[in-house]
Amino acid sequence: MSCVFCDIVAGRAPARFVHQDEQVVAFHDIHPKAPVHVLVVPRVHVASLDHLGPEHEALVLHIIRLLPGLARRLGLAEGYRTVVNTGRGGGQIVDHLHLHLLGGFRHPGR
Ligand code: DGP
Repeated sequence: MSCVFCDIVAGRAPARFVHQDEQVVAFHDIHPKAPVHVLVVPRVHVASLDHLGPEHEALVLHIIRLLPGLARRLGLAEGYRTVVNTGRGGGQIVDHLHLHLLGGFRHPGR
């Protein structure tokens, strides 16, 4: 079955990468919902949070621990939002686990 994020991971589809390592890639979302909107995507195809197993524990920790440095490099020194949509009821459109990293929001009164 075809998967757009597997295509990006494999270099078969283009993306604006902001990070790549042996376990994950991160690239700008094609439909940004914030001034900075990046997706952190494991190289391995896992459909969603519901499909994680014990073999993915190191991967999950890797993704979480990547975030502070990645956010800093993206200029999000004031903070950031992380979102993982799971299943159609949770708003998940792409069935390849990904974490949304959003930031750069302007707040009223600033
Ligand atoms: P979700 O609803 O959590 O499944 O979010 C999927 C996100 O993926 C959505 O914000 C749009 C983004 N997206 C979908 N297709 C592509 C693509 O081909 N390239 C990029 N960069 N982003 C994509």
